Parts: sequence; C-alpha cells; structure tokens
Amino acid sequence: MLKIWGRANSVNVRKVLWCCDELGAPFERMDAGMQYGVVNTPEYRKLNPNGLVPTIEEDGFVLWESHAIVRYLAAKHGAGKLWPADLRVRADADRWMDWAAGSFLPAFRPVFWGLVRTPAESRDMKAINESAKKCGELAGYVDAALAGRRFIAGEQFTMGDIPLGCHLHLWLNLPLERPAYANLAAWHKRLLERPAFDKWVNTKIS
Ligand SMILES: N[C@@H](CCC(=O)N[C@@H](CS)C(=O)NCC(=O)O)C(=O)O
Repeated sequence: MLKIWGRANSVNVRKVLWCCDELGAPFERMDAGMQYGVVNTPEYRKLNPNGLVPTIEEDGFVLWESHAIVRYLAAKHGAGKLWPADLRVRADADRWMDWAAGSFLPAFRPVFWGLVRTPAESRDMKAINESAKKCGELAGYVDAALAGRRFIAGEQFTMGDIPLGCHLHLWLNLPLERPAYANLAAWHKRLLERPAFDKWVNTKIS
C-alpha cells in the first residue's frame, strides 16, 4: 500500500492526494508537518532530509518532491491519460508543472503566507499587493495558453493540470483584486466538476 506523509491542508500534499484519487490508487495518509510535527524526527529525516511534506513510500521506494511524486504516480497508473502517451503533449504538461513551481509559486508564496498565515495586524500589505499584481500577470499566461483547450495540455485532463489547479485555486479564492480571465475561469469550473478535485483541493484554506 502506498504511504503518504503530509497534512491534508498543504498545497503540495493536496497535489498528491488529488492525483491518487484521479488514478484510483489506494493510499494510507499519515498527518505530518506544522501542528502535527513528525517532520523533524530522525525517522522522518531519513526518509526526507528536507523535513518537508509530502513524502511517499511504496514497497521500500521513497520519494519526495510533490511534482516528482505526481509524475511517478501518473506514469505508473495513468499511462495514456494523466501521463500523456504523446511525447509533445507530455512535454507540454511537464512544462506547466515546472512553471507552477518555478514561476507562479515564488510570486504567490508571499501572498499566501501574508493573507493566510500572518495575523492581520502584522501583514505587509504593500509586499502582498505587489506579489498579487505579479500573480495576476502570470495567471494571464495560463489564461492565454487555455484559449481553445479544455485543459492545460489539450483536450484531456493530465498531470499538468494538477499543480496549476492547486495553486490557482488558492489564488482564485483569496480576497484579492484579480484580472477577469475567461479561459482560466472556465478551466477552474471544469476542475471543480471533478470529484477528486472537490474532495482534496476545494476545501477550507488554512
Ligand atoms: N518542493 C517541495 C516543497 C514542499 C513544501 O514546501 N512543503 C511544505 C508544505 S506545502 C512543508 O512541508 N512545510 C513545512 C510543514 O508543513 O511543516 C514539494 O513540492 O514537495
């Protein structure tokens, strides 16, 4: 049985949980991180020296980094579906996974931490608003890429939608000024129609 360590309110853990559910892959989840601790124990650090979540273990095989985990699970259980068979479609999906981590997340992190994890009286609203403006610009690239497609890598839902879906869902649900993006809104609505997204991602922000 696949084991997943990580609290269910972590955006990176949610990617893995959503992915497993889409794939019908059974798993056992152990709470870890923030209020649950665990991540600083020597046993956990042996699995994941970063002391972060998520981490998975399957028949002695240990993996951390949420996008690597999503790729592994998609390749194992979702060949031709979440893991596109066409090399170029797969590269397209892959590109948006890297972009979510390398471009969108660095801009979004100060917004999330500022509005969700920082008491109102301690918030640096100038920094939050600057980062939010950058996020608005970046989300425009996703909107443009979604023109004429149902999902980020084409007509089919793929692994490429998972990290973007998790981060942009948060962006769309925080009290922010946002440009109105029709393609992005239609894509988000499609994600909300997916039971696995609704169960693991469309939950309380905390
Ligand atoms: N690049 C890593 C980042 C992992 C990460 O930053 N995880 C956060 C939660 S989203 C974490 O472990 N924070 C510390 C904690 O929860 O104790 C990944 O995608 O898996």
